[in-house]
Amino acid sequence: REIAPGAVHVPGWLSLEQQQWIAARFEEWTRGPVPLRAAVLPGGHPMSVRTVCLGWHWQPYRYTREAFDVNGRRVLDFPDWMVRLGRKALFEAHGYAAEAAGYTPDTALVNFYDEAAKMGMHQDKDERSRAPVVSLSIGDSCVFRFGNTETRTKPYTDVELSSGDLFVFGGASRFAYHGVTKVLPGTAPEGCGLPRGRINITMRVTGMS
Ligand code: MD3
Ligand code: FE
Repeated sequence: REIAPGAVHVPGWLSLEQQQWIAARFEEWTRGPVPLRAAVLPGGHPMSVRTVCLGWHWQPYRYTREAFDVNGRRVLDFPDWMVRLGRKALFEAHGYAAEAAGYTPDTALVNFYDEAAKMGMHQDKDERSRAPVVSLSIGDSCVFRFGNTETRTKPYTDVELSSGDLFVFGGASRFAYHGVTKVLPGTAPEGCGLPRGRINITMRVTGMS
């Protein structure tokens, strides 16, 4: 379903087995060199979402190999299986084989939401590339707010994102404002591997070297 030009929602894209397998990898990432952490915004407020990164570490508003705002250690490598999954996701959402084959995401921001976490309306502009963002959700559903490229306010569309859903943001949608207004506790399906809370993985191309 195309929500806006370049913004495609594919509900139930991951099987329960895939969700469970990825949730198990998430547990490993959180026990890796850099633990889950709430990024602190420039105004001094920590985000309610906690994040672990692969490939490149994101902090507002830059990418580095080492997590200087956590413990200074280098983040885990971006896994090859995730590059392949990102290409498959892009092909199945947009349908252009050449675009998908040339897609090599090099960072993943893996966000964990407890039942009270939210993400305010923002644009993702820290990447030096216009390549699409591939998003995968596991666990509790949430209300995702997809806005416009001009303002963080109306018009916007609220979409429920559930466990196993794929969302691709490319083209004109790549720089749209978006956020998560609430998590819907108790909605994670049996067998998804995350009984409570929500994980969202966003794969991106940093354009860094
Ligand atoms: C639209 N994450 O990590 S995923 C983020 O559910 C982020 O954790 C949300 O926004 C989450 O930056 C939303 C959907 C998403 C991700 C990246 C986008 C939508 C996007 C980039 C550009 C436009
Ligand atoms: Fe975002």
